[in-house]
Amino acid sequence: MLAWLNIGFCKPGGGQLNLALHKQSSQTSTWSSGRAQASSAVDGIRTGEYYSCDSCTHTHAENNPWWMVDLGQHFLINEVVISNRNGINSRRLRNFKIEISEHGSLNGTMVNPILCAERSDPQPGGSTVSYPCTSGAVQGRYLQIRLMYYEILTLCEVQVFGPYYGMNFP
Ligand SMILES: [Ca+2]
Repeated sequence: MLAWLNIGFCKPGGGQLNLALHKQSSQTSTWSSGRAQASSAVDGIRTGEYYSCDSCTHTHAENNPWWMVDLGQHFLINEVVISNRNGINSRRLRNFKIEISEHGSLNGTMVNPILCAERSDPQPGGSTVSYPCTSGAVQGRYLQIRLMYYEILTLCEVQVFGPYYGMNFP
């Protein structure tokens, strides 16, 4: 199911249980020390207002930049929802993969990853888009979003959902 909407306020959104909220996150690089931290994508604020809300990540321009979250334990995951920044730079979010692993990563490369979803076309600016895992629910603890080209990766929010919300699988 593809759904998107515009969020224009610097405040958290509600809804079903988001497995990624406030979980430990990392990224290949951070544009500036005071802003654009990896945690900005899991702070519960979905707005695409990069400058006024300080709630979006931002790497340097580099080859295949990635952002990653550790959900803390294993979950079944069947949907990832990404909020993109608004404005002309929203086009940077294209040609990317969402992968899930039970084992984490080695120097940024996911270990035995399973593909959840991928997109090649630029995602709408300021949008919040649902990416269902194309082959059904995937079990894992680590989720990575990676651009497959040289660019800056910016994510304003990443929400992760499973078919059994809050139920963990040891
Ligand atoms: Ca955010």
